[in-house]
Amino acid sequence: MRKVLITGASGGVGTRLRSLLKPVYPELVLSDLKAPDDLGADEAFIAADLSDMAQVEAAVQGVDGIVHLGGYSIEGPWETILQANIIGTYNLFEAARRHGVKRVVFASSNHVVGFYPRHETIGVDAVPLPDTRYGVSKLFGEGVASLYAYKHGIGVLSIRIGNVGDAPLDERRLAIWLKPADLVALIRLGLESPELVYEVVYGMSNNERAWWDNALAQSLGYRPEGRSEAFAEEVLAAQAKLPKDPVGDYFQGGPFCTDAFDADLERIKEFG
Ligand code: 15L
Repeated sequence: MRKVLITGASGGVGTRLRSLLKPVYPELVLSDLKAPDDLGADEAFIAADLSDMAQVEAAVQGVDGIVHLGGYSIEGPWETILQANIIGTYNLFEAARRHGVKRVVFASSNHVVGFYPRHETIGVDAVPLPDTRYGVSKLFGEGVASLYAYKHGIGVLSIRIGNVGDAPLDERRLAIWLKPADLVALIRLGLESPELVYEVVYGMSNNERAWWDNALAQSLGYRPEGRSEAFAEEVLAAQAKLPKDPVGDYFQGGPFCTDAFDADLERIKEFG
């Protein structure tokens, strides 16, 4: 695995991964709508709009593996999600097939299962309960990923990423925090595990307050080094000053669940 393409390379997660993956994959190729402002002279960049198949094909040509972070990374209008995440992800996998790419790591999201309550621990086999159009698009992406794995033999790892950052930002993120170095470890498992056909894992560090069972990632060899509990005191003190959110504080997806929510919360708590 020498030549690896990162889509969405100019975004928040992509920016962190550029420097962390460069020493691992010597021929890293970056792609996004626009080049990162700080693109180095030693970095290869190719502009591509994911909704344009010809541009996606030009970006994937000749690469061994792809880390697909590209698309719209939060809730957005349907047309935006449709173009960037639905059509974009389909184009990415179809272009990978046409050009013989061996491996793809798909950046899925915790928002595929956002409507599970926080008191429930779920594995990757839980019935998806997406919390947004964005979450639905990531579920679609997991579907396309498994289709191309089983039907066309591309090895794929879908990572339901929690929240990537130097530290967990709030109480919810104490459960789902993902240290960038741990994301790199998961990506390497996706690109390099010899026996991988298709798997889904949760993208979280070693978090004591986790509400996901990540046994499958462990069985692939994942040993996260980040521990969110080290930040808990500070995070919980800050959280105590924030206004309460009956919907977002109940569900795993947090504010993504609150957005446009007009169902009967009590009924869901009782029967959901
Ligand atoms: C995501 O899927 C988003 O891409 C990211 O921006 C965060 O909002 C994250 O989820 C989260 O749940 O914190």
